[in-house]
Amino acid sequence: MNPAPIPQRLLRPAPVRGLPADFRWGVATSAYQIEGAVAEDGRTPSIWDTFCRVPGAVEGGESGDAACDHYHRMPEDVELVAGLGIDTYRFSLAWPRIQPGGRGPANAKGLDFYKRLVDEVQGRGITPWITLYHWDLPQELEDAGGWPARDTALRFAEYAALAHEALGDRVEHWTTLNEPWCSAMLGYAHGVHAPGRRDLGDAMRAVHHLLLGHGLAAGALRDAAGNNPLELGITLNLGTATPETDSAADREACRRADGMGARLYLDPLVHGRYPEDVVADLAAQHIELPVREGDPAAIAAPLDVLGVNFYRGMRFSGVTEDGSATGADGLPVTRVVERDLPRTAMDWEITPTELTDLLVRLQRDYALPTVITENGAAFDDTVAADGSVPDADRTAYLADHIAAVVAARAQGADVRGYFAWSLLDNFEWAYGYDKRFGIVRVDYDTQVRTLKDSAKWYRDTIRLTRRERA
Ligand code: IFM
Repeated sequence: MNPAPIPQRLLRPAPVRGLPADFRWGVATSAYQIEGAVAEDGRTPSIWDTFCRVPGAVEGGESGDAACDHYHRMPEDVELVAGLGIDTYRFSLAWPRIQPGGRGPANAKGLDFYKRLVDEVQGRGITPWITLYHWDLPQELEDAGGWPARDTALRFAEYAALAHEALGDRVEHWTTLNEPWCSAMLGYAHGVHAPGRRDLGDAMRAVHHLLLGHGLAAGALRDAAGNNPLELGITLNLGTATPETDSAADREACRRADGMGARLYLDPLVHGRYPEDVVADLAAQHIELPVREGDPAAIAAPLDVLGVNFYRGMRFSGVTEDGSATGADGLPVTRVVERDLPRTAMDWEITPTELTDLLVRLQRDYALPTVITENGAAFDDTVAADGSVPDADRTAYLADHIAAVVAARAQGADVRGYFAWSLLDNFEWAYGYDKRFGIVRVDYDTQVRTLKDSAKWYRDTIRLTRRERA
């Protein structure tokens, strides 16, 4: 459909009202998507280095080999972050840089890069927020079984301890995993992300070991932090599931979608048990989660904050287009129903009010402080003759979603921050470099960075919000 005209009020920076003075404003990135330098200073290959070499796996045969060359341009990039006036910078550590091969001692050169990054960030008065795992599993650990194997969870806790030993004296905010749903489902069930397996049983074993890895890492981080301040969290990609009609079949489809997408993660993390209905659905497919005694308690380690990555909500039907309740695979139908809504370049519907619904629901069912650790959109940007990037669509997207956060807070959701995804255009996984999520444009031929209009809007919005409070 044609995009709706964007109301001018969304494009003019204005103070955001209704947020507390300590509300965090940030931007987020991840290691493999921006760093490049994949074979430097002792880094070993991750599953993404391998996957990118599989013919047809990534659009255009692209890879993160060079990405945004952030490894060599880090101070310049931190300067950009500082220029935005944000207070928090969320980035991830590359496991194969810090612990090559996923076992054994830390790699001093790899750690050194992140120590310098933390220095640069803190030197500019910005709070670093570390994500330990944003999908770059050391290839050797995949060769030994990957996330479907229990040992990977133990290795992850060991890596977390190494990272904290080096950076924990200065970094307070630690996220264990980014979007375990993507690691498990896209990587092991659908095969469209590394390592490219297609087996739902493997994916469910991966879910359990990712969550166990989170829990064991959480324990290791708490032990390592001792009396030093630590704010510990995990980031999930979450949406909403709305039934197409009020029929029992459509409501069941939403139950299944929400079960596999949200409750399968949130219930064990917060309530210490997997949801019975999801366990039963899996059992009907002869799949069992490999839970051992003690695992539920480890997974339910106390969380200080829940990171929420939100991009869109979805509508579901429980019947096929020709009305059958059973699909070709013999399973009950869970069908996404496309709506007549504006979309991003990912073809994702734009659904800001569903972010409000999600945050209110999270408050009701899980009662944790939340931070939006990612929100943003890819659009087909154009560069104007004067070199500027007039991305009004992205600006409107950000404005609408920030307004959705304000609305959720007004309904009682304890949302404490908002981080735009992403600082830079970057390697968008299986889409390669074609999809641009940055508020800063990257010219991949020259590596020149240009603030898009959305970055200027975000900067001015934050500045005006702070000024009004002062
Ligand atoms: O680019 C990704 C990011 O790595 C994880 N969350 C979703 C983003 C957009 O697809």
